[in-house]
Amino acid sequence: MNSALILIDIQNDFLPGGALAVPEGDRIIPVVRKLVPRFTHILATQDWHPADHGSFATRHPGKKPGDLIDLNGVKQVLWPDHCVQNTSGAELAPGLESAALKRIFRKGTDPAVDSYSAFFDNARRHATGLGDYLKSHEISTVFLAGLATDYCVKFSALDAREQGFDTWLITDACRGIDLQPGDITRALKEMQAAGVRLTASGDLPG
Ligand code: VGL
Ligand code: ZN
Repeated sequence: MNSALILIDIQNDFLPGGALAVPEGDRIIPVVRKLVPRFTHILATQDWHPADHGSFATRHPGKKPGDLIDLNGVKQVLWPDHCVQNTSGAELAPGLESAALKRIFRKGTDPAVDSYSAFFDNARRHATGLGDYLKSHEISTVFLAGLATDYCVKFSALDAREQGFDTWLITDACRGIDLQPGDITRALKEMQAAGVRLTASGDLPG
Protein backbone atom coordinates (compact mmCIF):
# COMPACT_ATOMS: atom_id res chain seq x y z
CA MET A 1 0.00 0.00 0.00
CA ASN A 2 1.79 3.10 -1.23
CA SER A 3 1.14 6.70 -0.33
CA ALA A 4 1.87 9.96 -2.10
CA LEU A 5 2.28 13.58 -1.10
CA ILE A 6 0.43 15.84 -3.52
CA LEU A 7 1.40 19.52 -3.57
CA ILE A 8 -1.50 21.58 -4.84
CA ASP A 9 -0.75 24.82 -6.71
CA ILE A 10 2.14 26.04 -4.57
CA GLN A 11 2.95 28.77 -7.10
CA ASN A 12 4.29 32.29 -6.87
CA ASP A 13 1.01 33.95 -7.81
CA PHE A 14 -0.67 32.38 -4.76
CA LEU A 15 1.98 33.68 -2.36
CA PRO A 16 2.00 37.15 -0.74
CA GLY A 17 2.89 39.67 -3.45
CA GLY A 18 1.45 37.42 -6.16
CA ALA A 19 -1.50 38.12 -8.44
CA LEU A 20 -3.94 36.01 -6.39
CA ALA A 21 -2.20 36.01 -3.03
CA VAL A 22 -3.52 33.56 -0.47
CA PRO A 23 -3.16 35.07 3.02
CA GLU A 24 -0.13 33.49 4.74
CA GLY A 25 0.40 31.28 1.69
CA ASP A 26 4.16 31.50 2.23
CA ARG A 27 3.83 30.02 5.71
CA ILE A 28 3.31 26.56 4.24
CA ILE A 29 6.66 26.47 2.44
CA PRO A 30 8.85 25.50 5.42
CA VAL A 31 6.23 22.95 6.48
CA VAL A 32 6.18 21.40 3.01
CA ARG A 33 9.97 21.35 2.82
CA LYS A 34 10.06 19.33 6.01
CA LEU A 35 7.45 16.91 4.66
CA VAL A 36 9.23 16.26 1.38
CA PRO A 37 12.00 13.93 2.65
CA ARG A 38 9.39 11.74 4.34
CA PHE A 39 7.75 10.66 1.09
CA THR A 40 9.08 8.70 -1.84
CA HIS A 41 6.17 9.66 -4.07
CA ILE A 42 5.77 13.41 -4.41
CA LEU A 43 3.52 14.91 -7.07
CA ALA A 44 2.48 18.48 -7.75
CA THR A 45 -0.20 20.36 -9.59
CA GLN A 46 0.27 23.65 -11.35
CA ASP A 47 -2.52 26.08 -12.24
CA TRP A 48 -1.55 26.79 -15.86
CA HIS A 49 -3.83 29.25 -17.59
CA PRO A 50 -3.67 30.72 -21.10
CA ALA A 51 -3.65 34.54 -21.02
CA ASP A 52 -7.29 34.63 -22.16
CA HIS A 53 -8.63 32.22 -19.56
CA GLY A 54 -12.37 32.50 -18.92
CA SER A 55 -11.89 32.68 -15.13
CA PHE A 56 -10.13 36.03 -15.47
CA ALA A 57 -12.33 39.03 -14.66
CA THR A 58 -10.42 41.00 -17.31
CA ARG A 59 -12.07 38.82 -19.99
CA HIS A 60 -15.56 39.91 -18.92
CA PRO A 61 -16.24 43.62 -19.46
CA GLY A 62 -17.96 45.21 -16.46
CA LYS A 63 -17.03 42.36 -14.11
CA LYS A 64 -14.52 42.34 -11.31
CA PRO A 65 -12.65 39.71 -9.31
CA GLY A 66 -14.97 37.97 -6.87
CA ASP A 67 -18.01 38.27 -9.15
CA LEU A 68 -19.89 35.09 -9.97
CA ILE A 69 -20.77 34.30 -13.60
CA ASP A 70 -21.95 31.40 -15.72
CA LEU A 71 -18.98 30.20 -17.77
CA ASN A 72 -20.24 27.86 -20.49
CA GLY A 73 -22.82 26.34 -18.16
CA VAL A 74 -20.64 26.13 -15.05
CA LYS A 75 -20.74 28.55 -12.09
CA GLN A 76 -17.50 30.49 -12.04
CA VAL A 77 -15.95 32.90 -9.56
CA LEU A 78 -13.92 35.50 -11.42
CA TRP A 79 -10.28 35.99 -10.43
CA PRO A 80 -7.51 38.43 -11.18
CA ASP A 81 -5.28 37.22 -14.01
CA HIS A 82 -3.03 34.61 -12.40
CA CYS A 83 -0.76 31.66 -13.17
CA VAL A 84 -0.47 32.54 -16.84
CA GLN A 85 1.54 29.88 -18.66
CA ASN A 86 5.31 30.50 -18.74
CA THR A 87 5.21 33.54 -16.45
CA SER A 88 7.11 33.72 -13.17
CA GLY A 89 3.79 33.84 -11.30
CA ALA A 90 3.00 30.36 -12.57
CA GLU A 91 6.30 28.88 -11.40
CA LEU A 92 6.36 26.63 -8.38
CA ALA A 93 7.40 28.51 -5.26
CA PRO A 94 11.14 28.65 -4.62
CA GLY A 95 12.18 26.20 -1.94
CA LEU A 96 10.22 23.30 -3.37
CA GLU A 97 12.77 20.74 -4.40
CA SER A 98 11.44 20.28 -7.88
CA ALA A 99 13.94 17.49 -8.46
CA ALA A 100 12.04 15.39 -5.94
CA LEU A 101 8.77 15.70 -7.86
CA LYS A 102 7.88 12.56 -9.78
CA ARG A 103 5.39 14.38 -11.98
CA ILE A 104 3.68 17.77 -12.33
CA PHE A 105 0.05 17.80 -13.45
CA ARG A 106 -1.00 21.01 -15.14
CA LYS A 107 -4.61 22.17 -15.10
CA GLY A 108 -6.76 25.10 -16.17
CA THR A 109 -5.27 25.10 -19.67
CA ASP A 110 -8.64 25.20 -21.48
CA PRO A 111 -9.82 28.85 -21.65
CA ALA A 112 -13.46 27.68 -21.66
CA VAL A 113 -13.47 25.92 -18.28
CA ASP A 114 -11.70 26.29 -14.94
CA SER A 115 -10.08 23.40 -13.14
CA TYR A 116 -9.88 23.50 -9.35
CA SER A 117 -9.50 19.78 -8.75
CA ALA A 118 -6.20 18.02 -9.38
CA PHE A 119 -8.21 15.22 -11.01
CA PHE A 120 -10.83 16.81 -13.32
CA ASP A 121 -11.85 20.15 -14.81
CA ASN A 122 -14.86 21.84 -13.22
CA ALA A 123 -17.19 20.54 -15.95
CA ARG A 124 -15.77 17.06 -15.29
CA ARG A 125 -15.12 16.47 -18.98
CA HIS A 126 -11.37 15.92 -18.87
CA ALA A 127 -9.11 14.11 -16.44
CA THR A 128 -5.64 15.45 -15.68
CA GLY A 129 -4.12 11.97 -15.54
CA LEU A 130 -3.46 12.11 -11.80
CA GLY A 131 -6.01 9.40 -10.99
CA ASP A 132 -4.53 6.98 -13.52
CA TYR A 133 -1.04 7.81 -12.33
CA LEU A 134 -1.90 7.00 -8.71
CA LYS A 135 -3.65 3.77 -9.66
CA SER A 136 -0.84 2.59 -11.90
CA HIS A 137 1.62 3.14 -9.03
CA GLU A 138 -0.65 1.30 -6.60
CA ILE A 139 -1.00 4.37 -4.45
CA SER A 140 -4.02 4.09 -2.19
CA THR A 141 -3.34 6.90 0.30
CA VAL A 142 -2.83 10.56 -0.59
CA PHE A 143 -1.66 13.40 1.62
CA LEU A 144 -2.60 16.85 0.37
CA ALA A 145 -0.79 20.13 0.99
CA GLY A 146 -1.03 23.46 -0.76
CA LEU A 147 -3.24 26.34 -1.85
CA ALA A 148 -6.00 27.19 -1.56
CA THR A 149 -7.85 25.23 1.13
CA ASP A 150 -11.28 26.46 0.00
CA TYR A 151 -10.71 25.99 -3.75
CA CYS A 152 -8.16 23.70 -5.35
CA VAL A 153 -7.27 21.78 -2.19
CA LYS A 154 -10.94 21.19 -1.34
CA PHE A 155 -11.98 20.01 -4.79
CA SER A 156 -8.89 17.81 -5.06
CA ALA A 157 -9.62 16.21 -1.69
CA LEU A 158 -13.28 15.60 -2.52
CA ASP A 159 -12.36 13.99 -5.85
CA ALA A 160 -9.65 11.90 -4.17
CA ARG A 161 -12.28 10.51 -1.81
CA GLU A 162 -14.70 9.92 -4.67
CA GLN A 163 -11.96 8.02 -6.51
CA GLY A 164 -11.56 5.80 -3.47
CA PHE A 165 -8.29 7.09 -2.05
CA ASP A 166 -7.57 7.30 1.65
CA THR A 167 -7.27 11.06 1.80
CA TRP A 168 -5.46 13.19 4.36
CA LEU A 169 -5.26 16.96 4.51
CA ILE A 170 -2.16 18.30 6.24
CA THR A 171 -3.70 21.33 7.92
CA ASP A 172 -0.58 23.38 8.63
CA ALA A 173 0.60 22.79 5.05
CA CYS A 174 -2.51 24.51 3.58
CA ARG A 175 -3.93 28.01 3.57
CA GLY A 176 -7.19 29.32 2.13
CA ILE A 177 -8.60 32.47 0.56
CA ASP A 178 -11.81 33.07 2.60
CA LEU A 179 -13.34 35.18 -0.17
CA GLN A 180 -16.45 35.00 2.03
CA PRO A 181 -15.49 34.84 5.71
CA GLY A 182 -16.01 31.26 6.89
CA ASP A 183 -15.22 29.65 3.52
CA ILE A 184 -12.16 27.88 4.93
CA THR A 185 -14.02 26.46 7.94
CA ARG A 186 -16.89 25.35 5.71
CA ALA A 187 -14.44 23.72 3.30
CA LEU A 188 -12.78 21.76 6.10
CA LYS A 189 -16.19 20.55 7.33
CA GLU A 190 -17.27 19.56 3.83
CA MET A 191 -14.08 17.58 3.34
CA GLN A 192 -14.41 15.85 6.71
CA ALA A 193 -18.02 14.96 5.93
CA ALA A 194 -16.76 13.28 2.74
CA GLY A 195 -14.28 11.20 4.73
CA VAL A 196 -11.16 13.33 4.33
CA ARG A 197 -9.05 13.11 7.46
CA LEU A 198 -7.25 16.13 8.87
CA THR A 199 -3.83 15.96 10.47
CA ALA A 200 -1.11 18.37 11.49
CA SER A 201 2.28 17.67 9.91
CA GLY A 202 3.73 17.05 13.37
CA ASP A 203 1.23 14.26 14.02
CA LEU A 204 2.18 12.19 10.97
CA PRO A 205 3.80 8.91 11.94
CA GLY A 206 7.45 8.30 11.03
C1 VGL B 1 -7.09 28.44 -7.31
C2 VGL B 1 -8.58 30.14 -7.66
C3 VGL B 1 -8.26 30.18 -9.01
C4 VGL B 1 -6.45 27.50 -6.32
C5 VGL B 1 -6.76 28.45 -8.64
O1 VGL B 1 -5.34 27.01 -6.62
O2 VGL B 1 -7.05 27.25 -5.26
N1 VGL B 1 -8.01 29.29 -6.82
N2 VGL B 1 -7.34 29.32 -9.47
ZN1 ZN C 1 -6.69 29.49 -11.50
